[in-house]
Amino acid sequence: LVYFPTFIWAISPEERNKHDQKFDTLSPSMGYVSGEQARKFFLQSGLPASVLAAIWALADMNNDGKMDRLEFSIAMKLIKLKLQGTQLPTALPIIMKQPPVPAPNLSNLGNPSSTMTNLAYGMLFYIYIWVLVKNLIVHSVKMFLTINTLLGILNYLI
Ligand SMILES: [Ca+2]
Repeated sequence: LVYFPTFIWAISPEERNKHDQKFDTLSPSMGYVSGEQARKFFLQSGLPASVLAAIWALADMNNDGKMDRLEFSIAMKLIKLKLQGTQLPTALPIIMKQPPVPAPNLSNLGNPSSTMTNLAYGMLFYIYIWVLVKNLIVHSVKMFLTINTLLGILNYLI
C-alpha cells in the first residue's frame, strides 16, 4: 500500500457488495437514488455537509444529481476514507471508476500455497543451473575433443 498509493482508492469486491446492499435499502427508483435520499444517508456518517458536498461532486460523475450503483459505491468509499483521515482527491481517481478489484494481499507471502510456489521456483532455478552446468561440461568436452583432433591432425601433418 505504501508503494502503490492508488490502491487506497480501489474498491474491493467485498466493499462493493456492502455498498450495493446499502444502495438497495435506500429504495432506488429506475436504478438511481435521488440526491435527497442519498444526502440523508450520507449525513449519518457524521461528516460535515461541506465535506459531503465535495464527495458528492466527485462521485456524481455525470452531474445529474442522482447516484447510480457505481457512483453510490464511490461516494461510500470516499466517505470511509475521509473518516479514516485520508485527504479527498482533487479529481476522481480512475481506479474508482473501474470494476472492483481485490486489494493486493501481502500476507499471501506467508501461506502454504505460495511456499509451494517458491519451492517450485527454487527447483526450476536449480534445474536451470544444472542444465547450464551440464551444457558447459558437454561443450568443454566437445571443445577438448575438437582441439585434440586438430592437434592430432597437426601432429600428422608435421
Ligand atoms: Ca449521477
